[in-house]
Amino acid sequence: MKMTFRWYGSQYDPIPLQYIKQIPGATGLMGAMDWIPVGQVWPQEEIRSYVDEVHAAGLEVEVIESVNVHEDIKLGKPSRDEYIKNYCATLENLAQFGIKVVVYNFMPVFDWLRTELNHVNPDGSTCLYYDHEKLAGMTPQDIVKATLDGSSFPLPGWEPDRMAHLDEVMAEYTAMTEDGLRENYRYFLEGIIPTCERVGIRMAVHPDDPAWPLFGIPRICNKESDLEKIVGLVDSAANSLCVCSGSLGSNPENDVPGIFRRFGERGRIAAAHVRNVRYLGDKHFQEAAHLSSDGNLDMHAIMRAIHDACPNAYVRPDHGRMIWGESGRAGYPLYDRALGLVYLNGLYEAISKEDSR
Ligand SMILES: [Mn+2]
Repeated sequence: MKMTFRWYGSQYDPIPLQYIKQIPGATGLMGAMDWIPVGQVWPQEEIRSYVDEVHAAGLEVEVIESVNVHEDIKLGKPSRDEYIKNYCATLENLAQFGIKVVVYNFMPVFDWLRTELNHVNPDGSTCLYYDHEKLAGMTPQDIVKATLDGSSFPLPGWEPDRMAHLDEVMAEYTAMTEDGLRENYRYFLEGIIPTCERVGIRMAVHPDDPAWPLFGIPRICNKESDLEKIVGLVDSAANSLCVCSGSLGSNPENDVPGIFRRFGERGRIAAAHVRNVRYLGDKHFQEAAHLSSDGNLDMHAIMRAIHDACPNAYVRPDHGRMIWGESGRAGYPLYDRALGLVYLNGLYEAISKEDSR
């Protein structure tokens, strides 16, 4: 296991690399370069400068998140071929700088979504929060406004220029079915996987967050049977998963440790986001501290499954709460994620040592 930490780049992330380096057991990053507009080829100079900066801080960067898939690819428009060509060029550029895994998603229109970014807990901490009933009373425009107003940082998946065309994009999906979306997904994978195999990059799809459709638009990556179909679209180790315990775990019917175990044993998990979630009702949850007893997921069982089934996966703690007066990007503070990282490493060390006795 390689334990990593998400970092948005020195211009957009308030957390200095040095602080990440100071977290015991953090060896590298899952990098993000959200400022590059979706669909464009990532310039070599930008990748070089990001990677050089990370290396200079004594950290590795072998995983990049947020190489986003253009909506035209998901919609199957004629322009998709051009965007797929650009995506391949980006993969070639990333490979030149040592990137081995690319985390992405295939969620139409909305990336992750919460009804509150700064939900206040009784102990004064704040966390991300989701209540489907509240969402039912909101239009897509309402949720975009609430989300953008709730953050003083640019949010991946909520780029203002993309959100400005929300009505048009949503209208384009009215006739889309799950099978249709999956066929467009197959076309995308068939277009990029040969490049991945040639340059040594594994694609790792992040599940839908939360794990159900939103505003009547299909979503095809939120349960075990979905993941099974996705790994079957192109049978290659380069077509892999980034299993996110909190995203899949938002639906209590998902057996998260079992998913880690079953896909890990088949060599189809390249990366993992590990965090806890607390159920408050049907499609109603809040994000918890990483500790098992703070939420409803068994973090020991998850780390045990990673240890046994996909020990070579890149892992990172996922969203954290805001604690100790920290202010920063919702879900991506330093303190609580650092606590999560150290806790996950502690579980992993205990599991490894128990086994070697
Ligand atoms: Mn995640």
